Amino acid sequence: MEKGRFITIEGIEGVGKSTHISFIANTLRGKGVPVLTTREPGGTPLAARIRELVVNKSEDPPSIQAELLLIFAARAEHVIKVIQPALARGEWVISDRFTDSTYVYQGQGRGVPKALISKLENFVQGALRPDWTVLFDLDPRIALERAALRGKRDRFEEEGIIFFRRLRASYLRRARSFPQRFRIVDANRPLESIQNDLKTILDTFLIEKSLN
Ligand code: Z5A
Repeated sequence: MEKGRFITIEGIEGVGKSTHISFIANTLRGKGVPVLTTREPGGTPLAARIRELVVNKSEDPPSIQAELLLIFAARAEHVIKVIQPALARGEWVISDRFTDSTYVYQGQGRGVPKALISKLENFVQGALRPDWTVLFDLDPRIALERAALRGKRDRFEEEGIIFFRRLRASYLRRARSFPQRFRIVDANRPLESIQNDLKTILDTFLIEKSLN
């Protein structure tokens, strides 16, 4: 059976990742593609428990080192138990965040050396890398306003605007470093206009797939 494809959805909080992931999945399903949606940290019961430790506010927050290892522990569970089996079954996996988030949040945000993230990436994922990544790009001021409207703030949303400006710049640098893999979507537009772009992007994925 032909192996599936792996799509990741990235961007700082509030850019619309959760909003658009079901549109992406439904559009692909409408074209006959079997799709599994998932998210990070998460995707398995153990990874979901780790997610709480990473994301929720706490009186005893993890150190930078522990945060990094918790994220990769959750990712190992997710890759081995969910992502690789689905790809082997021929499904397309769409994950709300993956290792680009680690390069951006732990690397740029927390100052973890890129080389260390790369070692853990190789250890946990082997050769697995996303085929394509959709980056939703938005001014952090607007993104945080949108996130705030939803209510509950997590540990990362406690960080100030400067932190999120650095993260946005880091995402855009990664997109420039991997132009084949990344598609950047301007998220500062009405939903319908963003969805029109997404339809075009998904068509390019289907064309690339048929060529490879
Ligand atoms: N993390 C990490 O540090 N390292 C890692 O390797 C990984 C994760 C994998 C998980 O967050 C946290 O884990 C994350 C980094 C860290 N940090 N935080 N915080 P998450 O992915 O669960 O949560 P998030 O990134 O914060 O997602 P979010 O806040 O749910 O944002 P979103 O999914 O991008 O946005 P949304 O919920 O779809 O939209 C936000 C609101 O805007 C909502 O009310 C929408 O209706 C509205 N919206 C969306 N689009 C529009 C448009 N176009 N116009 C107007 N309003 C809109």
